[in-house]
Amino acid sequence: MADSDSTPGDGERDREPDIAMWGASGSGKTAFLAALSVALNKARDSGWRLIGENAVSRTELAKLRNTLLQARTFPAPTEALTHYSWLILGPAPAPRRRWWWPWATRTAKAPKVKLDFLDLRGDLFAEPESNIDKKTLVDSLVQSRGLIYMFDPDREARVGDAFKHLDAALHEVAGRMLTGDEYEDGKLPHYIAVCVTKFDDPKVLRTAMERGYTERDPRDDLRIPRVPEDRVRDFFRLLCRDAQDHNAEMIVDLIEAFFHADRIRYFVTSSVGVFIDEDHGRFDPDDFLNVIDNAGGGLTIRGAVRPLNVMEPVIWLGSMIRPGAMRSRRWDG
Ligand SMILES: Nc1nc2c(ncn2[C@@H]2O[C@H](COP(=O)(O)OP(=O)(O)OP(=O)(O)O)[C@@H](O)[C@H]2O)c(=O)[nH]1
Ligand SMILES: [Mg+2]
Repeated sequence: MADSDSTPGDGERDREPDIAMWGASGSGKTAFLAALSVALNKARDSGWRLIGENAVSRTELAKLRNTLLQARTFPAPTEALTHYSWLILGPAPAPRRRWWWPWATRTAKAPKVKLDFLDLRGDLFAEPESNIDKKTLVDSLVQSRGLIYMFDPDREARVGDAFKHLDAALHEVAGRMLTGDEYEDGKLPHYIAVCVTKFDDPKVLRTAMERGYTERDPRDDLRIPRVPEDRVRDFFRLLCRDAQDHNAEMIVDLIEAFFHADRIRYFVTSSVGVFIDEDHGRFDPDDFLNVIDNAGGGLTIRGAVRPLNVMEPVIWLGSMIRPGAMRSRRWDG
């Protein structure tokens, strides 16, 4: 996805990102970005929209969305560092009248959150030596105030390198931020959304269901199982315990050692969501696979794309790092 926005040294890259994202290779970062625009589009009734701030970002946004919705597959693995400048625009509150001047109305401002995402290939921290992309990633983690950390339970069960990546990244960031006097409490200042990705994957969803971590929301017509907010951290811990690498168990401790407890939030996400048979009309525990192998050796998204918990972490981060911008609506995810 190389483009003029992503070439080293251009002006875009010098801007501070509000939200930076990282996670191991193949953990679902680019798919998450693609799903973000679908998710916000689906939530159109709520009035929230995602728009590209410049022509390149708009083109990339459309490209990512079309990959999921038209090509019905996943974006290709990221090769070149790509910079997306997006804006989330919320609904403008109703015009207000001032009691002392009732004949004039004051137009209230629509909430607006700037999302500057750097999308990089996830294997950067697998490489011991420093390189320009790795430096750019660490710079973006240092400069942003909202972080999205992607944890792929399936990869962790097979490859088991999340701890190594996280540990390496956090130590680099801490080395840059915590050695001076600015953050005397010894914690990083960021808000962090820890996202367990690919919840739709049977290995993940079945684990959640079988171990009693899910419940159905009676207000959800599709009855899709969800992990309630207060159990997500425990579910994340469980996935870490089940991982290939025994160090993974320490991931939660590592995160909690580096960030303030009240600035960490765990989410269980899926970029494509589960398959729902239109005739059946609700979640079927025996038939929810939404990603299937195609004849060409790739993957096809079988049914509708219904992202789960994709806009929630972003809106949460937006409301935490720019509280004023989100004042007109409460978004707790
Ligand atoms: N079932 C399922 N699979 C997913 C989901 N998101 C991503 N995947 C799978 O994971 C693969 C990698 O996803 P990407 O979004 O490219 O991951 P990435 O973190 O951007 O990877 P790099 O760019 O290589 O670092 C995809 O090609 C899909 O096969 C999801 O929500 N559900
Ligand atoms: Mg990618």
